[in-house]
Amino acid sequence: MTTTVNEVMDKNYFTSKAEVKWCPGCGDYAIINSVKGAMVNRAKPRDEVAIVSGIGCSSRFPYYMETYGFHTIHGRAAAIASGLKVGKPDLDVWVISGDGDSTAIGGNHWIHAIRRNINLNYVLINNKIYGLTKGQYSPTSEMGQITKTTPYGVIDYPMNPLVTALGIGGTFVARSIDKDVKMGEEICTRGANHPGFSLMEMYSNCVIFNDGAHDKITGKDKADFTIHVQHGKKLIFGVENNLCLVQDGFRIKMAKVSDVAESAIIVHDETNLQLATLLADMAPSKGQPVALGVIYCDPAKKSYDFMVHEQVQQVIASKGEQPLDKLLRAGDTWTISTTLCNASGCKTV
Ligand SMILES: Cc1ncc(C[n+]2csc(CCOP(=O)(O)OP(=O)(O)O)c2C)c(N)n1
Ligand code: SF4
Repeated sequence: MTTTVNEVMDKNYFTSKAEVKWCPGCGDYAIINSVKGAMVNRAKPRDEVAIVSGIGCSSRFPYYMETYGFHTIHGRAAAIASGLKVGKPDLDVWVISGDGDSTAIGGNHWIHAIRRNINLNYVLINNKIYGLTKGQYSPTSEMGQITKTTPYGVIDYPMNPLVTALGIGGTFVARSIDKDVKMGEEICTRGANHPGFSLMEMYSNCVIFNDGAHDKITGKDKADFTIHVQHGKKLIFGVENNLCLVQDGFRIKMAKVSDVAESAIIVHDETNLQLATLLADMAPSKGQPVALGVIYCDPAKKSYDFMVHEQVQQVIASKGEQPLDKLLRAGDTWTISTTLCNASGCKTV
């Protein structure tokens, strides 16, 4: 799979010949389109790109992309991708994972990859349900949601992946939705160019097991329930651009643009962690719009993979290259012996 100079690097360039097995209408089709767009913008040839996934409908992603790919085991994509990125730092390593795969069985690996700030492009496809295994609720399912495993409604407080990421030192946090391919492409492009862990949460509609989960933020009044946050721009939204966000002590609250001084309207600062945490936490269930776009970005923090190689170079500079055998035999060593006995006596081996 090598790139020839004559090939045009467009979305088709990253499309494999595999038959796509997602249900017709699944939001994942739009999301793969956004990711391909970001890869075109990133302009890395396909043999310098690897996609690692866990298990789930969304995790079938690597089959559909003409890049290197690894469909791993449930919840372990972050761990495997971390090893790959440290071993092959020049590769663009993407992780594609569902909400169940990332936040339930894979929660531990996902959290520590964020905390370490490994330079992975992590697309968390959030359909708020387990799709592949036919509709069990997940850690991101809404309180009260009826699913196959919660026939009387979810009684479990949902987790917000972006707030979690910000709370553990995440350096790039963004959100988009399947229906807006352009915004998906925009946040994935920013995320791919970010020199650390980038978390792109993409809301996806599972037409079979959770159809309409995102209707409020994709329907005709969507402008009242979403706000596209852009660095340096005032946080104004609404079908008639008549709503805004203003500071309320340590919180933010919604107001009518006509009711507040222009200077009171918050200007988005994607480097402000406190503001990002408040924005990421907003939800229609709290009477607030969902924040979409790049919510937080801190490119200054060094990535784990960068620091590993930096440390290796420092040690080589001070001690010179050492043979592995010498390292293995360094320090204390033990000889293990055991005494075997039978009818004719004992011997130590
Ligand atoms: C160790 C293990 N436990 C459970 C499963 C069953 N399983 C496969 S996918 C999945 C959940 C997938 O849900 P999600 O990550 O939200 O992805 P979606 O299918 O919705 O895209 C589960 C529980 C498994 N494959 N392996
Ligand atoms: S079950 Fe849901 S998530 Fe899975 S392919 Fe079908 S629509 Fe998509």
